[in-house]
Amino acid sequence: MDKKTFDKHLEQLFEDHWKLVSRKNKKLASNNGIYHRYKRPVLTRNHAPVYWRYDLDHTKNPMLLTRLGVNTTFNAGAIELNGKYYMIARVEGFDVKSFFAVAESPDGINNFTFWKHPVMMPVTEDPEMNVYDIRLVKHEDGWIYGTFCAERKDNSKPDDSSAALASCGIARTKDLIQWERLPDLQSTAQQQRNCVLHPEFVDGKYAFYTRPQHGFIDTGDSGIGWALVEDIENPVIQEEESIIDPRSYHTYKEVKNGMGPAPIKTEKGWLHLAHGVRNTAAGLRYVLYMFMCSLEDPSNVIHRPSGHFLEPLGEERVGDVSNVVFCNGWIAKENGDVLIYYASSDTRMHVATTNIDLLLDYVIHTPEDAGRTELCAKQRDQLIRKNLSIIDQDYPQLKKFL
Ligand code: M1P
Repeated sequence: MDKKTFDKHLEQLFEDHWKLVSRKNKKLASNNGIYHRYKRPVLTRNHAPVYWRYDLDHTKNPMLLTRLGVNTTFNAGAIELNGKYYMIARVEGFDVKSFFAVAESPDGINNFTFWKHPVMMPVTEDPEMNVYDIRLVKHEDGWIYGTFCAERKDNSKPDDSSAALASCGIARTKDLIQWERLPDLQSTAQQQRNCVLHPEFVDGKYAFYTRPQHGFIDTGDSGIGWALVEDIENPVIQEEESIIDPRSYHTYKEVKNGMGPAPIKTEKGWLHLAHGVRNTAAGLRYVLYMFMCSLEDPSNVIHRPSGHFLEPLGEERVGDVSNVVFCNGWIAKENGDVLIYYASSDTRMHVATTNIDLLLDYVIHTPEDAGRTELCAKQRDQLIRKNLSIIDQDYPQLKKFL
């Protein structure tokens, strides 16, 4: 390509990128009354700046080819700072290594734009092969913590090229730019993923939601765990984690589950968003579900609405790992609005909007899973009978729809 054509193509690439990040999103009608989805994803691989992917040096890349491709932008932590909204996304290159990158938006819904440089996350003495799925929490000690999965090769199985070990990496920052890496969380479990720091001290200690697991993928007979740590600079769980939210047979979390973002504190309790995994003939299916823990004892689950909260729908169902929704970031605004950032199919990020009142109503008043088919059918039939009598008495005009 001659220099003139190269320059023209290059400008077009920048212009297309600019159009993408400048485009406003569109709120969709809610199909459940609890939250609104949006028409377009808020972060895709095409949001990665052109200068992250191409070599712009005409002498080195005269055909203007992609040199370092970006495959996916997903599983983002989220935080509001000084009136701006940030996601720290898991950006995966074509090289299958993830790194963290900050994307900023003026309102939390539109115009998410990556900062010029990715996060340069410091490593420990044992550098990991991969990092991903950061949870951000403003802790009452004054730091912003990021907890994430740090993945290393399992050297006890040198001949198995997919044998890996997952642990909980911990880093802290004040500005999302400079990060101080702390030692990985230590526990008696062989592996850990989906670990989240509770925002407040509990009994004067740091509290972690964990997921102790035997294998890298297979979590064994585990669930969402809970443990206290005395010193965040030497984060050792002394006792065995207690499982506060176990997986359970014939539910959306039959195979495994994991904590989502750090919980939101409300007057009625701590609101939690987590993911549950079920096995199907089409492979694993990941959905999001909610529960509430008590203010007095944040390890005590006090409300468990039946069924899932958000599932992969339409185009969300297809991607690098299909049939997955995953959330590790949400933001509760001072006015009560809540922005839920969820990834679909390990590929791109979306936002759903709701508010604290709606979430509380959903979590507290949705009945619990009745347990088995006969009881679930009865539970639904009771609702139907009640509603039919309400229609009979108060809404005769609706009878024509029955
Ligand atoms: O591929 C789906 C998800 O699988 C893992 O989550 P979990 O350990 O709960 O199964 C993670 O690798 C996550 O990043 C990924 O989205």
